[in-house]
Amino acid sequence: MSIQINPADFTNLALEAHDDGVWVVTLNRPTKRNALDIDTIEELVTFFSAAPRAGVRAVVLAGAGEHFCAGLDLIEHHDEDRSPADFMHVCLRWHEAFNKMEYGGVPIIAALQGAVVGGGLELASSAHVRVMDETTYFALPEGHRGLFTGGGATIRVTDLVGKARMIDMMLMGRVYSGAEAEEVGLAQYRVEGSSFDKAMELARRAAENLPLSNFAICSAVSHMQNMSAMDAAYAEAVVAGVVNTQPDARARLAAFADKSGARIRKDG
Ligand code: 1HE
Repeated sequence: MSIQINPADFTNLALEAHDDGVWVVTLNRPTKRNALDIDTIEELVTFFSAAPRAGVRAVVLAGAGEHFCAGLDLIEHHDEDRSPADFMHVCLRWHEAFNKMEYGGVPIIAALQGAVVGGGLELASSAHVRVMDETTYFALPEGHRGLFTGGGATIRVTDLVGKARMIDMMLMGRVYSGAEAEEVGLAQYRVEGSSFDKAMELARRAAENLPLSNFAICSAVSHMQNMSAMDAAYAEAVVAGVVNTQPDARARLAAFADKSGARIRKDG
């Protein structure tokens, strides 16, 4: 059932596969600050639809240049002069891409620098882990531009920062950076050096987990958030039934039993 991903088929994304199954997916329109045009969204749909069946064990999602992503391609949107139905369909393609990311079962670590704004924040919030550096800043400028979020921010950014902060970000164009951004939940890691290097380290660590465990972590948790507590508990039991009896886990359990397996210590 394995399928191939051919980096040569992609234009707006630069793809790089590493031996340990980590793939680096880079938004590659730095002269446009990696703004998301429709072609980029289609490439995200293609890559993240294939990744779970192509042996991809973890992804680092990065942006070329000084900014991670400037959000919706405002020039394309202006030039296309879209109808409401046209733009609804654009948004549905964004959701297709971002849902493939969040629910696909492959860990995605976003390496963030510079602007992570508008749709760029919607993209970043579809990753499972966000790493920021000292240049990273987050904002939702839609309100100021006469727009509204259409790529899932009302759900995912609200999940990260809470409803009150989300509304404040949209109304006031409030910009979060530094320790404050980390504290409100926009990133799980903040580094002084390169967010990319830290994201690679984290992706490599995640790629050492068994793929079925990662599939459950990076799919089931999100699905369960959409369920009632009763249904989520039931689904959790079913997923654990499958994951926790996987044959590949036996060696790891045996290593714990014979005391060769790593112990969990306070300092990691
Ligand atoms: C763009 C875009 C874009 C830059 N669409 N082309 N997003 C925004 O409101 C963010 C808009 N962008 C900016 O505020 C700034 O560009 C940045 C802070 C990201 C970067 O500033 P800077 O000084 O480095 O670059 P620049 O000079 O503003 O732009 C460089 C080029 O990138 C320029 O193109 P050029 O051909 O004139 O050189 C810009 O036009 C281009 N560029 N950002 C198109 N966003 C599903 S709904 C989602 C709703 C949204 O995402 S709203 C968008 C929010």
